[in-house]
Amino acid sequence: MSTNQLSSCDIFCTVVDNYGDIGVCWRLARIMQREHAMTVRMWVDDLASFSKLCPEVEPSKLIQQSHGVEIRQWNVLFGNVIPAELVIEAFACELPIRYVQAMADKSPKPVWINLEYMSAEDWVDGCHGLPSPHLKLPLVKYFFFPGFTNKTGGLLLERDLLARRDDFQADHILQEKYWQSLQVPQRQRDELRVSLFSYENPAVQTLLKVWASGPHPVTCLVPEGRVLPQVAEYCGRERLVAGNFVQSGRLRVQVLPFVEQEKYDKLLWACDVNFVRGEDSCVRAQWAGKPFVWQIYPQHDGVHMQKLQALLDLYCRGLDPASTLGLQQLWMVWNSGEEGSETGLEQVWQQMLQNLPVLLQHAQGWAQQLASNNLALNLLDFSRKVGKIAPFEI
Ligand code: TRH
Repeated sequence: MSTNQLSSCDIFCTVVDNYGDIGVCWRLARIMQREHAMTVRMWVDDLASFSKLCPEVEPSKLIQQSHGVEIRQWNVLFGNVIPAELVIEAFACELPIRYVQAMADKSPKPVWINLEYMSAEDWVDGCHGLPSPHLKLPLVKYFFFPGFTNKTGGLLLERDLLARRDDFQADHILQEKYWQSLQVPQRQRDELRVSLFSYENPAVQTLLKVWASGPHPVTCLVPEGRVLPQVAEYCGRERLVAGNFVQSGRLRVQVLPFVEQEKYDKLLWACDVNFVRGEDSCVRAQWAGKPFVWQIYPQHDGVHMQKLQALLDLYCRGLDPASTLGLQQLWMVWNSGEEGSETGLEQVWQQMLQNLPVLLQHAQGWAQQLASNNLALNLLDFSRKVGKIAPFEI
């Protein structure tokens, strides 16, 4: 690049399954537009999934605007398009051949980034930022890894997120209004409020049983999604839909609609413990500064368990041994793919409850510590650097 400023950005996203890929891309697009004054265009192959995160998006429209971002339906037939200065291929989704050729024809060449999945594993430090020259064209693609150390790309964080979170968490009236907007009743005394965003999980029914017979009232808020049939079975219902609630012993299960990302953030901020899954909600739970339990996206070869352990190891640094052990055990049961025994899970959960004040403090410190490693800023710095030294620049 001849200039130090990047003013336009194309983000390509395929929706493999679930909402993680589009969730990350949508967040990144808005940050680039809002905080870095870039002209942002998103190319998305599944606008119906996108509209769940952003109801404003109309699945049938080929071109539309939302939140200052241009959203394009990414079709098989890809027309002639002038590439942006910064091109982000999310999660190796493979750009259209025609577009790649247009990148090669452009002068100066766009900076081409492959945005990878986040991981806390050691190898990420060594792979972040590596170049991959194109086999035939004068283009270089760079691997950009979100992560937790300063040698990685950091994590997506909106500039004002932690301040907004703090304001919300300090304001009981705001929280009350939030619960009302979801038709969730006021907190009872001693109640524990838990959000449960999860894949199918054999341990879910055992955990619900433990909560139903536990010492505190528990409100479990379940966003509509893949775990609902199992929750419905526990509740003795054929199916559950948003708005339904069931009381079982000391447990109240309430199903929430799938809401916009900002509203989901507030759920994480307002609950005492959050069960999250995949990638993006895991990161958001960390920004919430609340104790959380992560269900990692399962891979067939089982390598996800290493990834899970890597985050646990990093996250638990500086945490006392008892709280570490409790958290480790709960994360492992939750990801074991097994039902877990009621007594076993009860013990693990009791431990979690006992350690809750310590875990809360730890979670707040953790979020603060991560906040200086901002993905969008890192991405722009990196892009400016590699843009200047692009080996094929004339
Ligand atoms: O939906 P996911 O399971 O996505 C997964 C993972 O990202 C996984 O790593 C990836 O490989 C796979 O997709 C293809 O979980 P994730 O990543 O937490 O994404 C959910 C998104 O949905 C996130 O942006 C938060 C958002 N969300 C809402 O906006 N509203 C809601 O009500 C809920 C529950 C979630």
